[in-house]
Amino acid sequence: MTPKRISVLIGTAIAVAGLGAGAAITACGTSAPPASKTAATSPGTSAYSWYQQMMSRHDGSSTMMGGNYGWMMRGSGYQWMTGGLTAPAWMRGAHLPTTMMGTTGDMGQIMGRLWATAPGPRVTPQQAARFGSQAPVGATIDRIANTITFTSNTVGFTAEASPVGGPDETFRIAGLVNPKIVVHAGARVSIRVINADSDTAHGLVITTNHEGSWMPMMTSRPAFASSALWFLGNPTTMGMHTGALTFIATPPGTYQYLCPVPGHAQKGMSGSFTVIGGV
Ligand SMILES: [Cu+2]
Repeated sequence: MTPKRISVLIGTAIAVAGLGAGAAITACGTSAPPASKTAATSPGTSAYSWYQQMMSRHDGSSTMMGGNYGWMMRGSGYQWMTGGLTAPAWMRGAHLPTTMMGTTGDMGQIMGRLWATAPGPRVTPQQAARFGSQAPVGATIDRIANTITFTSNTVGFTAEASPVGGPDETFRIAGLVNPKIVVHAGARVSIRVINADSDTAHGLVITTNHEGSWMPMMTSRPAFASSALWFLGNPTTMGMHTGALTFIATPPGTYQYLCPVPGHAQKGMSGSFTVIGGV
């Protein structure tokens, strides 16, 4: 891979991670759904200040921000990368550009380090363990079939990514490993995501079909509006990053939830998400 290609790749990885931070920092508290994206994507916020500091550490580096990435430092670049209205279509659900193909380096570890100090809500390891094992309100849990079924029009649960105690590279939901989730069409679904991994970024996206792809967002897209929380950084002494995504589950169909970090869905960070009938 040429240096230019690596630069583009990593630059794009940062851009994608930017959307994750945008999603993460819009979440308020540990259970509330994301509020408005406007605050997170506006220069002048604490998130933007943090972003400038983080990016300035990499600006000028031949391997990270060399070439023509100076524009990313400015407000327009920040808004572009955090999914504002001017963000490219692929950040809002369309297919990703081919420049993101490739397998050099571990993007998850790169992004995990970069976004470790991002502003946003945190939980303690104890809270993460409790939320990851907690039975969701109103849910029917079939532990034999590894299935969680919701019949109400309001659905909420926690997905703990790479939980302490394992299995690694999986989601723990209600104490189950990558369970099948069943909801009724039209339900308002809120998912709290926690990154419990010590050295890798994780996120959660509901997609149509990842087809076993190394980079699933190359081959599929978020199934519903706002059904993506792209990346949460590594835990720090401040706690484990958490964020929330909230969406309306419709139309009926068989979807998947997965981690969008390259390679993670293939390693096992995926599960079935089925929308049936109406509420
Ligand atoms: Cu992951």
